[in-house]
Amino acid sequence: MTAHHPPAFVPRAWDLWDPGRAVRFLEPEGLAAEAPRLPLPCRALSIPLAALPSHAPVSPPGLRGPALRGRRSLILCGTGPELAAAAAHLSPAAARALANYADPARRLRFADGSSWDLDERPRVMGIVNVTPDSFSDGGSFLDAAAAAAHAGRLLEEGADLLDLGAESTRPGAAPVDPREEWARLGPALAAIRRAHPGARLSVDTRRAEVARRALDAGADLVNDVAALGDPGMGEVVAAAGVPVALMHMRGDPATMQLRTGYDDVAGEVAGFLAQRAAAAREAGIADDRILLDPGLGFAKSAEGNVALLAQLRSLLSLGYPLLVGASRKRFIGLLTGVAEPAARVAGSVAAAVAAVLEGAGVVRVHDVAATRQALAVAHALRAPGPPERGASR
Ligand code: HH2
Repeated sequence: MTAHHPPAFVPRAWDLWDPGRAVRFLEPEGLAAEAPRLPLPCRALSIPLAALPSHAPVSPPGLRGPALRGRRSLILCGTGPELAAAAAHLSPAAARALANYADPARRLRFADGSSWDLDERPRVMGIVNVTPDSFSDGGSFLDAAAAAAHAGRLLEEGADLLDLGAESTRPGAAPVDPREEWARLGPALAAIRRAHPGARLSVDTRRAEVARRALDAGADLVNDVAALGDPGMGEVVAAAGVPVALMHMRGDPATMQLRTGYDDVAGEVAGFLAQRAAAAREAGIADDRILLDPGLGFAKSAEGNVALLAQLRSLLSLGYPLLVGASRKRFIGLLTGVAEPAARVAGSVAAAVAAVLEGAGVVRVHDVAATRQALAVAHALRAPGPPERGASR
């Protein structure tokens, strides 16, 4: 499991552990009592194995029986080699989740065969909302020429991909008829394609029909906040061979903020995403074309969003790269006391940095230049060695 480490020592969470310590297994309820006494950075060691069905047998050596039976989570402490050895004693599903966590998925492949290596650096998705009512920039880029000009600015600032959305999914927003959605999106997509033929474009839609039209018009990725909720969506994505972002939400934007209560927000989100990723695979979408997103602000309280960001790393156990969209959202406003969404840039950048340090490979943002600058620093903290001089990717 350490095979991907370059020869120089790379201090990942995996390697920070006390070399002399035996592997420890604690059930999750034990964490609150035990964690403060553990001399290890146990925050990094909490691995909700949410990919597991709740009956999966987990039987690490020395701790068997009722204490662990039926648990979806365990805490492992040990050196890399100790944990690799321990994985041999776990059920195959648990061992896979542990391996995914230790050696996260890092590649996202596009239909033309090109790909992103997210270890090389995190990627930035710039937001282009072609809507009259988005919470932060509604109405600003509604006509195609304004959308194309905005797209050009974001590309200049360093966006790796532009995410075009024509339906606001802010809390309480009413659904938009797919014909109206495409009437907004189509002209903007065409104008952006014309002005920036080489740009990677994504379409932010819940409707298979809108996705199909956008893919025909040259979109490179489908960003589906309903995670294949529209029955035709999986087939459309699979047929085009494009990557898809699957996001967690409960219900729909109109009602989701009535459903923000969770016993274990990260565990529930992970369980949902594991199930949607399985549905995507069943529809014929390849593993390296799937991105998972915890859906900050979608059926979440401010506390839920913060908990998800803090525990984001645990979602890596699912085996897919992570996308996070915190930009200018209400919980940033609540944390900072800044009411105006467009003025939440610094808080949003902090959230993007936190997401990347906790394992996100892609962030969805309004403020591309500020985010790229901050992520260059954040990435240096998590990556081996300084960036190559003159590196331009
Ligand atoms: N957030 C929004 C829209 N789409 N897609 C993904 N994958 N993840 C997100 O967090 C996400 C998303 C909401 O933000 P925005 O587009 O700025 O606002 P609105 O929905 O009001 O258009």
